[in-house]
Amino acid sequence: MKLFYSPDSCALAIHIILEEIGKPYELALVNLRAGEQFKPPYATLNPKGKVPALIRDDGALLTELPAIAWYLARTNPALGLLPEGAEAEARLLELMDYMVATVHMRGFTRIFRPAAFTPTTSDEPAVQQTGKDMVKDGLKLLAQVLGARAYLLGNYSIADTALFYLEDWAVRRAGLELPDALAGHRARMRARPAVQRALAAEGLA
Ligand SMILES: N[C@@H](CCC(=O)N[C@@H](CS)C(=O)NCC(=O)O)C(=O)O
Repeated sequence: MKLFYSPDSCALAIHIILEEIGKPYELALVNLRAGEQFKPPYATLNPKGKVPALIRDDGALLTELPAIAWYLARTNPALGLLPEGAEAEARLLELMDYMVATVHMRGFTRIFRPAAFTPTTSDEPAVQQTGKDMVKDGLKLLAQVLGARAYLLGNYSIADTALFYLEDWAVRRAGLELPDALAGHRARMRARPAVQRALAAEGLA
């Protein structure tokens, strides 16, 4: 398998899952700052122009973080990275979609790339503030879901790898304070050997 990633991007969630699985895989760097996502060869392979993307063992390309995470967990059932049963699995997908499509794409993207949301430069600080408010609301809601549990759904699952990149971005890149429950979750995640290996490989340790 080959993971297309960029350091400190949301592809970190998939990188962690691959490290948890522990089977050999390749990493392929896509330099987002240099715009490599929009140029061949990557843009030919993945015209969506985003990471993560995974070339599977059967040679097929899979995109979209929740789909890749679900596929890896589902094809490596011994690790128990998916909860059992339709209700629990639906709740996991509900959380994954909220974290990626709402907190990341609507919230953090406003903070990191305000120019994508307004043609007027002087409006950008207001766009960023809206993004911060969205992220704070999202983190508050996720802290309530986590409650006093160690991991989002009780047992460790792919949802925790998505929560982790959001927590990490909030602290390191957006200067936001995490609710206590999420600060504890981030520390638990950082203590996992697979997370440490992925962070080290991305120069984030
Ligand atoms: N919905 C996508 C989100 C992927 C995404 O936004 N990736 C960002 C990096 S965190 C990206 O590749 N951005 C490139 C760009 O916007 O030009 C997914 O679930 O995979």
